[in-house]
Amino acid sequence: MKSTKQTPEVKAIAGKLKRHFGKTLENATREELYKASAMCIRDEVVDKWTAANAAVEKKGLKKVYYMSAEFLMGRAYINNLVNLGLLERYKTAFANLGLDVEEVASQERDAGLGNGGLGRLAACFLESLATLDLPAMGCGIRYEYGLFKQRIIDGEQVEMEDNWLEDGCVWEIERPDEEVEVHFGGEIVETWTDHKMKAEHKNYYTVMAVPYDMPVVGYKSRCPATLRLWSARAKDRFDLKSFNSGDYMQAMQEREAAEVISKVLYPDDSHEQGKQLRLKQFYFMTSATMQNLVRTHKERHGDLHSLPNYVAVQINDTHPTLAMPELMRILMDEENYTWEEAYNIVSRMFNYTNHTIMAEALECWEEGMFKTLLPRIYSIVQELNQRYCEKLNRYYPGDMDRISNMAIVAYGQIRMANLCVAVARRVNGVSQLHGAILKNDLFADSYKIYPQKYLAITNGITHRRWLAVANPALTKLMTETIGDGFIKDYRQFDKLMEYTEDEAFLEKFAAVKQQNKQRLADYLLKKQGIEVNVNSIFDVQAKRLHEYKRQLLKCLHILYLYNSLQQNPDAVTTPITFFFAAKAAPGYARAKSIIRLINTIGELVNNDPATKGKLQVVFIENYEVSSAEVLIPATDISEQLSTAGLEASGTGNMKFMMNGAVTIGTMDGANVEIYDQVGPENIYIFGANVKEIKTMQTYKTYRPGEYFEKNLDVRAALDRLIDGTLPGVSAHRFSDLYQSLLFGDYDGADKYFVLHDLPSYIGKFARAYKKYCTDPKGWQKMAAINTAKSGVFSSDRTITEYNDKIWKLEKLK
Ligand code: HBZ
Repeated sequence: MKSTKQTPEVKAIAGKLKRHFGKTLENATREELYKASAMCIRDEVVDKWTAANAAVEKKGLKKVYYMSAEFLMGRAYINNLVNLGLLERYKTAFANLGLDVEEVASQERDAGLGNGGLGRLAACFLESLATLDLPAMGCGIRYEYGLFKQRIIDGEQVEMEDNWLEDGCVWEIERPDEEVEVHFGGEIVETWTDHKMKAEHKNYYTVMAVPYDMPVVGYKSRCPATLRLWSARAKDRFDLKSFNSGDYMQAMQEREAAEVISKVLYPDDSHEQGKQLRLKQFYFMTSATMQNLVRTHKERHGDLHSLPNYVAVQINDTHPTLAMPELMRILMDEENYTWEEAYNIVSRMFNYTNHTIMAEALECWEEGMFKTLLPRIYSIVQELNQRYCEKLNRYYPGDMDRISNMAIVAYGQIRMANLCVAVARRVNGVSQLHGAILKNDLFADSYKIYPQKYLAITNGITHRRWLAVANPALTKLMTETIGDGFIKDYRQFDKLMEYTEDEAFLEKFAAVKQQNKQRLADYLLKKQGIEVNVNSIFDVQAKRLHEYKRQLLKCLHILYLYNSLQQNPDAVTTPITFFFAAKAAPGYARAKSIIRLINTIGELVNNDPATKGKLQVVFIENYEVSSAEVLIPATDISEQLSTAGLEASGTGNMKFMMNGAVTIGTMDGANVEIYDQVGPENIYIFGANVKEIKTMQTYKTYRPGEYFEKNLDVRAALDRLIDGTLPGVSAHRFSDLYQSLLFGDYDGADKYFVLHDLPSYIGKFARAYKKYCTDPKGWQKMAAINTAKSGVFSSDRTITEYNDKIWKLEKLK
């Protein structure tokens, strides 16, 4: 370590090292330096945070509670520095110590408390809320283990635990004084006095919920948001009585049973698992949040009738749905409100965001299990259902099919989405297309009754993290070109449009991309020992592994190119590197097979003399927020291949666009809006649109076999799956995937229309490839237009819309 220049930051870090670790700048480890400096940053954050919380309380400002089972936060260190305007000072401080601030920051573990888009959206929203000075609290579960770490061993996904709290988390603060009891099981005893029913819950068991708060700082703003995560704890952590009587195991078991609730995040993206533990998790977090909210409101305002004036709740998909009956329970059973009073409050406070229309992801609970675990909530849900069905019967008299489709409880199932739609004040989709599908399809019957409930608010991403933090080189170039106003004000991205014909600017833009490709190459060499050619095209498909996202389509395309190169060595001139990054739900066998297939194709094309050096397939292990931050800025082509109508929005598509990648995609989710922004000449659209897919579904006209018969390229690519030419696997290894493409699961056709869209994809990719190879200037212009037009996909725009249309919060001034 160099001799140190004592900047104030260096002094502060040295102070923390001494007090917390008994170390000096000279003998501290990397990790201690990370922790000590993070503590210094935390002090700055906490000053701001406590001042803001006091001001919000004093002014009596309305607050949004953003409830979500997932918050995919990633790392906080650099983000906090950027948002506090302290990055340069810490860079200097560490430079004085002979260190790189990025290197120190990389000691932090990702907070991976989410699966994918839904969880990352929640994280982006908190940052935008803070930047816009809108009072907000994110509420969720403090999972001890986040989403599994993925390793690839012999081409297969292997899951490892993510013990992210192992070394402690600098950013969180435990709040034991705000712990609450959550009750499960037991039975309800009803007594009647003066025509009023009183429900008493008896013989329940208790789990304690302890909140941990994490401040989320905004960019140059006053009002950090709070992320409040609940941790489960046994009521008597150590039951001395049972210990003394020798029943130590019993005491330990009870403790385990309680604490298992916040043990682990379900690694489950769009594939519902009707697990009891999952239901416990959701009730645990909603009950704790509602009790806390009521307690806070009573302390400040006394009367709970005014709750909706001070609180708006947003439910991130159906996982937190039980917050609604839980608040009804508290108001009726603990505060003596009538049903009507309680319902009136609840139905004005809650709003629901839907994130998927996939049938298997629409949450249902088996009635018997629900009743046993949550008897009082069950009776409230029954009553909600009965009243709702009576209402429905007035709109659709005697139409029992329709009514049972819309009912909250039917066929022995309790359906969360129907409960949300019945009770919430607003229901929103996450892109314009998705919003329309909710109105016209999924919730069409409800929409006819309550058209004013429904709206569409297109998702967004925080451009602080996804540009300023992830892509410092492009941020610098943009700042030099249009000033730094765009970091606070997304509308200023558009100023870049003026430069998209400017050769000098485009050259610099290209140089930034090259630098980011080199950064990714270095990262991969270090992490996975893989060498990539930075002079190849970087083509990236990074997202959860799911059949509807169609990683298989991309696989077939690579096999097509491989086949072409066998015949014609000139079919590929500029080399292409295909990057995949994806985790598969551990129980989703077909998704795991697709990972194996990707790696097998990699083995084939990376080693065959006919393709080596021209095509390379790279599987990036353990895709998470911090690897996305390196991958996305290095991307030339963004692959957004979902079957039209199935990707609610997508947010990766926005991140790639903002970082100057050109999209090849279907007219699905927010791709449609990217198309609207950049125009047809700056995006490659392929495949069937929603209407065409619908027609094929309605008339059952899709016959994958025809593509196989008539299109020799399609057939040759598909045949590779089963003809025994794939290395390292038996000829049967992928026959299930082969079957799924040709015959699907039912109706005799693949419900994701892969073969239908493949020829169109092959054609569009060839056009993109030709453009990249023959008109590099033209390509750079397209890329720059993508960045310039991406401002509207900032989550600042999204949050402004939620606030104007739903929450109506006042900013902290
Ligand atoms: O939410 C995603 C959508 O697939 C994506 O299109 C959208 O951009 C994003 C943010 O709105 N959905 C998810 O990430 N996850 C789920 O939808 C989900 C559903 C049920 C579960 C777990 C996750 O049990």
